[in-house]
Amino acid sequence: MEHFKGIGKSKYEGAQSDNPLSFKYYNPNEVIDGKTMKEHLRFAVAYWHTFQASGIDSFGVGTAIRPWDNISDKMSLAKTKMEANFEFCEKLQVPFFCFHDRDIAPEADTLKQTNKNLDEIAGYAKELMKTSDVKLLWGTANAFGNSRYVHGASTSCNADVFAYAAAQVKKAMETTKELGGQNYVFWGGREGYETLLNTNMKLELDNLARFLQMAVDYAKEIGFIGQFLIEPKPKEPTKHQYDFDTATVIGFLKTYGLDQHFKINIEANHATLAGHTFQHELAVARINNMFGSIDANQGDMLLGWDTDQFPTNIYDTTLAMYETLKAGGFTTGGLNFDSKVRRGSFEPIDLFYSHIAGMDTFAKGLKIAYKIIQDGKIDKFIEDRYSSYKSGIGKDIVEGRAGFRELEKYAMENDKIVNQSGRQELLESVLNQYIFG
Ligand code: XUL
Ligand code: CO
Repeated sequence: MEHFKGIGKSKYEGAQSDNPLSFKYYNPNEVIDGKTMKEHLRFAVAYWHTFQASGIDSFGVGTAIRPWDNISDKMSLAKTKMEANFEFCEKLQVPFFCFHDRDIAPEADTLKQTNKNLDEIAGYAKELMKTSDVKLLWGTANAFGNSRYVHGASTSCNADVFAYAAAQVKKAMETTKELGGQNYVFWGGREGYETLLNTNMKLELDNLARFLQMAVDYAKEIGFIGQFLIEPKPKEPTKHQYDFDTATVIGFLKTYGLDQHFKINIEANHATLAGHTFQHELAVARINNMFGSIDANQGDMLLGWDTDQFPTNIYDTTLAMYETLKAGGFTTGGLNFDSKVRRGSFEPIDLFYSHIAGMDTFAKGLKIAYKIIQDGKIDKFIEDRYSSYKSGIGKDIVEGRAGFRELEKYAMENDKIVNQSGRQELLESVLNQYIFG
């Protein structure tokens, strides 16, 4: 049964097309540097926004009109949405989707029944996969929505909650494996704190590490070979989220000896909430060999929360693809649209327009980023800027031949320092030249 009636398959028609349902820049089969755009970009639909979000906010009810609005039985509704998910991805030529356990199947009164519901819907998804090319990029557990997680999940003060979260993540990992998920994501949810007046931070962090180690052990036990990813976020819902940003997460993983088991899933809006650019977060992951995947969206710089808007800023997508290419491209990761339509964009067709906008902006960003790297002007500028480390005293520093005594002797003889301009504005206009085309 067709759920999005009257909406056909989106195709590449080029930049001059005025068909709003066509791609202007995303040409899935176009080859760039030996890989198709489809292989480079690995787009995914986020189930929680596209099939669960209603447009509700703290001032008003949901506004979204959806084809499944009059289905009241929870399991029938879950099945209908799963069918709609495959139809949606196919119509948009999106090769992947991502979910939380509780997005795809409703929670019941007991954990046992909840798991049964999940098995039934996952089984249905597996059935639908047989006749579809759409795959699972990653799964995760919603260990933050239910009131039991009021004090966190693996960082809760209540050991019963830790146990419940472990059972939930165990099941979510099994479900992800069953559906061929290429990654499993840990997003901190409520793993953080509000005040140290009631918090044992050391125990909470130790427990978070214990929990992740248990997940690593269990993945090995069941033969789940997907990549584990951690998604940093600095605030919301708690004031101090433990997975603040990429650098904090890497430090945490190294402290507990877990770094070889994880990579980072970077979300644009989380980067800006942390006071970083999207590019900064990607670069930190890249230089530490921890680049994994991307939650593609954008925030609103005038608002201080996670607005999860569709990415339409060409500067951001260009620099994100620049970092992605420099990292060697995606392996198991991809571009998951962790983005939701605005409350005012309430019609089903807005779900299509929004994804097309995001896909086109990333496709164009990929092409521009590739050109920047091919031309090599920016790389050359950076290389020249550090040329003092290629010979003489600079070479001695990086090759470990100089200590404070040698450097003092050198500085005594070379104390008339000459610096060169960083040329930021020139480089910004070079970037503009690439973007404007
Ligand atoms: C929350 C967020 C999550 C994760 C998955 O801000 O980004 O949806 O991506 O749990
Ligand atoms: Co996210």
